Amino acid sequence: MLSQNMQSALNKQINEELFSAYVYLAMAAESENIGLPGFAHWFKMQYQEELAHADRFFTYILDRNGKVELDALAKPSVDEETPLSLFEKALSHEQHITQCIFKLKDLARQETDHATDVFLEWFVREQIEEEASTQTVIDQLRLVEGNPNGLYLIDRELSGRQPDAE
Ligand code: OFO
Repeated sequence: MLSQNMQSALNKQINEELFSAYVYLAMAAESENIGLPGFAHWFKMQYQEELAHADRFFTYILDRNGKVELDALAKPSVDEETPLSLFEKALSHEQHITQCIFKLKDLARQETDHATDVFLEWFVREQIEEEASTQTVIDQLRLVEGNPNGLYLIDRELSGRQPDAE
């Protein structure tokens, strides 16, 4: 059985994950507007991953006989971006999510809630991967800065992103 405190923290994380999805959806739209369909595809895939993350928390709360409470979503602040600023924002967003996961893990340990502690392991590993893949694109964008051919090639590469194997 989840404590009230843990239940509310997990519900808050559903909102964080859905907000992440919303951020990436806004980034996909912005990429299309800039004329970068490969970027748009990459962000759309990320949007779908975030929906799946929210669903993991949703299912977990219900599996533990808890109550799901859905809150309102904030408006994503994505506007007038450059290819680099999109990925820099994505990285700083992921760093924020990593901190949220670590706080949840701290709470699970404080409460000796072993089930939640184990459940969160998947997210700890996922955050390492998400920060790394976002940082890789930032590094590539910095390398080709001011070179439209380089940007074109990165866009082509991003268009090939496949769904992650779970
Ligand atoms: Fe981007 O990992 Fe969930 O939020």
